[in-house]
Amino acid sequence: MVYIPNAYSQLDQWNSVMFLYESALKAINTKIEILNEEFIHMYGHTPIEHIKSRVKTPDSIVKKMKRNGYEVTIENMVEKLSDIAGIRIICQFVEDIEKVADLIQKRSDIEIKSEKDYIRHMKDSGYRSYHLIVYYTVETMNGPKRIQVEIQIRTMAMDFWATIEHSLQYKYKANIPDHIRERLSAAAKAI
Ligand code: 0O2
Repeated sequence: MVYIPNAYSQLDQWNSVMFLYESALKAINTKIEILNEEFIHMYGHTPIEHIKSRVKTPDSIVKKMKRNGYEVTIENMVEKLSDIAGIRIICQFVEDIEKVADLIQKRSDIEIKSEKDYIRHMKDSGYRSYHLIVYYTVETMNGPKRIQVEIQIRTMAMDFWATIEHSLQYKYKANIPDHIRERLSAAAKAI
């Protein structure tokens, strides 16, 4: 067997970092589920339709790093990319987005780094969503580790639109024809 010390240590480092992102996602996921249950307990209804979470794939991480002109290293990835761990909270109604965002912002166990309100300020593409970049501290055997997580909050209709538009970006290699752009824009306004 060929022993490659450097490659081994990099793989080890990668697995350790990914473990932290996975752990942060699990913890925040549980907190959001509990928040939803508390909402039902207090008001008899739930603002959250469902929650999805994912860790960005290695391929997607490398593409984003290169697109943004960063040297592809694990250190750079942790420092520069804020959406390696992502949670998407899907609400039924637009009003619920603000309620959920507000409740997350008030928590003492989640630190807000930044927010982007594409609900009030729709992107030119028609994209709508509320984004929070947060820090969550994972307690490990080697002490606390502060991890960035992106939380996207949007309605079912906004999520459907974003999924279709994302697929079209791939289909047309980021050059969506004008007539389809117009239809996407009309659909975004209708939503
Ligand atoms: P992917 O493949 O979904 O992960 P940043 O993430 O901060 O470096 P940016 O563009 O300044 O980049 O942040 P922004 O605008 O908050 O976008 C973050 C994520 O929101 C994107 O991640 C997309 O998931 C989503 N998003 C933003 N704009 C659009 C849009 O016009 N259409 C769709 N479908 N999704 C959008 P990534 O890494 O770009 O993409």
